[in-house]
Amino acid sequence: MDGFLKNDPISLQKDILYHVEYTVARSRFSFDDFEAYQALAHSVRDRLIERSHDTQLYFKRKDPKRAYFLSLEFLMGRSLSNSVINLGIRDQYADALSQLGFEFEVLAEQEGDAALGNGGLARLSACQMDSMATLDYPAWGYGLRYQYGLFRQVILDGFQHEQPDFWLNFGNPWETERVHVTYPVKFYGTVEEEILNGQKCNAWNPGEVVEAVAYDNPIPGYGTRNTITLRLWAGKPSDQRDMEAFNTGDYINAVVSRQKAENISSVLYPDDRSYQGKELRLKQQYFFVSASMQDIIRRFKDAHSNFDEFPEKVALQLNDTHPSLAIVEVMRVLVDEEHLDWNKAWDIVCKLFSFTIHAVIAEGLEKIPVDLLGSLLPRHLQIIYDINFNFVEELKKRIGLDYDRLSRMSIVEEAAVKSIRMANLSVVCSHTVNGVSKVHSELLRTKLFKDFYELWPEKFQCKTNGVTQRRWIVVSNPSLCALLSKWLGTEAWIRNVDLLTGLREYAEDADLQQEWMMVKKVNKMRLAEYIEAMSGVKVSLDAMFDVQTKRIHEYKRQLLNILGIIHRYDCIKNMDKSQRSKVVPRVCIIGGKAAPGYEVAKKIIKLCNAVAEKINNDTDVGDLLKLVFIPDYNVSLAEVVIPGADLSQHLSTAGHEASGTGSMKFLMNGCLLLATEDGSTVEIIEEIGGRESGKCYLRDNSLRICFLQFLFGAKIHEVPELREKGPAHKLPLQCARVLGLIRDGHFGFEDYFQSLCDSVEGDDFYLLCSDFGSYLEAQAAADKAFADPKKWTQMSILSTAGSGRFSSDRTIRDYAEKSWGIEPCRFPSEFDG
Ligand code: NBG
Repeated sequence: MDGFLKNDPISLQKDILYHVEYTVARSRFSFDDFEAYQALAHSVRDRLIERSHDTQLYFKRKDPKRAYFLSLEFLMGRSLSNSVINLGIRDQYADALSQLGFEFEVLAEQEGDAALGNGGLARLSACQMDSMATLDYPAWGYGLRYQYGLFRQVILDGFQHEQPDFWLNFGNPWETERVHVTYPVKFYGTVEEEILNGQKCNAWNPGEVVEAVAYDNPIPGYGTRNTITLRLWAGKPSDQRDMEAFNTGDYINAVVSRQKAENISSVLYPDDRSYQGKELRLKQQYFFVSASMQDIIRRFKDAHSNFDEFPEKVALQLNDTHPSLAIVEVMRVLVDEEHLDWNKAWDIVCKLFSFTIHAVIAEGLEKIPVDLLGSLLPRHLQIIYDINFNFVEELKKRIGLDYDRLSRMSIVEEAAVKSIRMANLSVVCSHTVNGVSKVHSELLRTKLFKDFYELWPEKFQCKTNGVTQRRWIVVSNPSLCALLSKWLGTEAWIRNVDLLTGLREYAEDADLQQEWMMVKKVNKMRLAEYIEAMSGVKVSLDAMFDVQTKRIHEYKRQLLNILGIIHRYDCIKNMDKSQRSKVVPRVCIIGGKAAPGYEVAKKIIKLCNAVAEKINNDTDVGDLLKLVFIPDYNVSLAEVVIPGADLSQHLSTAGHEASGTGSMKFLMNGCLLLATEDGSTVEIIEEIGGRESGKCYLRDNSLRICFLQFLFGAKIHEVPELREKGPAHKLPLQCARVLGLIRDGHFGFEDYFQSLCDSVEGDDFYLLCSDFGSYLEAQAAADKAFADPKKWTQMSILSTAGSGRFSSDRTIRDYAEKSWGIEPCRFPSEFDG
């Protein structure tokens, strides 16, 4: 049965009006856009709930092995458009609304972003959830329901300021609070040995108990009735421990301390690379892990009584080290609560976990000071010590008394601050360790986890990241979506993205090229309108829209981009009229947030805005060059920016980007890439640049202009030597001149910017100097290519055509088959004919 709710426009209208009246509590004769959005969202949610019930009942009946995706961050963005598209009822809703006098797009703009994550890792989780649902996998996502998502970035006088994102202010129509799904989570206290049935065991007497309550967010698949769940936990005071305080009369303090429980899940840490040594962060990690494990074990026990079957029914995915306390928690439950023998419990634990790491350098790995862990989770620290003891004993048998290696591999780091190495814990206890691109996986094997790789080569796998074409083409670029379906003669590519390669044969077709250019123009117009509304800067649609949007980091080298823009500006200023007439006009767009405590990144933002101010007001330059900083870059802005880009820049110093997923979204939208050979770019070149349609021109060692991308810069293996040599001998003239302009105050704030210039002229760790020359050459090559619209369009078509390999559908299938051992479990429905 396909459910109670009907999807014809009349029924949809009735539903919307019902929710206006009874859910939003406004008169059905008078409501505004926001109220209409709320009612609309609730009517979509009803349909999601119905499907999610069907899906869960079906899973329950079939009892397949399930995968649980544990992540402390999910960057979901908006839900409305994505949901109705995946449900296949967008047009019906649009019709229903227009008869009520509303426009679907206008209402969709009313929705705020769910920004429960920082950057790449978090958006990847969201893309992967969409693929798990679409591919019918019996999977769940687990995370935290932060009340404050990633901060809002406000630019004042060119500087970044952070404002809290209290995203739940107007309610969240997509979630369902499950008041009956709550679990107690324990903290602090002591561990005592007890004798139970003649057996010694450890009892943890906690000092604090917080209740975790579940909020379910439905994730609908596309072209399937399957709708899976992202379950997010929020903190709530527990009734278990407070009676005493009330009875002793300290009523006020008792209430205040109960309120602290809600703080656990209140705020997302806004640094995307380090969280070391913060008690609240550790509390968040354990809170989410403990609640999730209780929920997963409860579900297992509903149908099974023997824990030997646990690994046959449960796969646990660790998204980076953040959830890795789950390993210890499962051990604790099995040994202390289920009273399994240690070895048996260990056997089970080793079959459960697959671990994906997103970091590149050892300094980025998470360590937790033993003092902190021992005070917050005393029993867990004991268990970690025991795991480590057994591991090191085993290791000694395998490698002998190589103390250097033993101490490198130990889970416990004996340094000035004794700490637990969460990455080592995860590698030891997981059956699979995944890198997120080929290059990154190789780095894991040869550098980061070399010692472990030599011990357990079979554990190490590569799962190159991917992004979902549902969000990044169908939702964000409807005109391209229609064009693709028309030329491929089917919409099947939305579920089977490999079909996009069918476009290759038409890449030179004049009609397709014409339509392709029109689509790009429509998207550029939308972006240009946004830019003008946001900054007052008018940009020309004939210019090349050149975009770099991502978190601001030194290694991502937004500074290199800005130095390049200053160089371009300087060149234009020094040209005569006839030279200027040959310049390919550019609109340079930069966007991204800097972690609040990251001073250098914040300086880079200020520099960008200072340079923009100067250039955009220079009448000599006019439309030849514009620079725009887009404030508060987030998922919904990305949906406007990416389709409107001609060129996108991915400039990380080689060896620093684990994968990069932005590039894949641009690629799907027919953008050409200007990039270093780093992370997944290497595979993009393999897929697109290396094809018969895309010859690779090697001009010299430093510049590799591929047919479809503009590549530049040092390669990974060249980086150490270049660093060793130091910058002094290689400061190119052009770079020196650009730095001189900044130092001399051409853009104001010269004192403030000196340190940025020093970092380039000083040790130049990120190799801006040495890559500057080849960067400019790649830029010149891009200009040249853009001047030939036919050629450029052909390249653009081939980019989209080759983007299928970078779909998260491929990644998730890989995980399901090679790490999780799960199979699709599809609810039979109208989609199956
Ligand atoms: C990021 C890496 C990216 C990678 C994504 C997803 C974090 C902490 N890391 O290179 O920097 O693409 O993870 O794997 O967001």
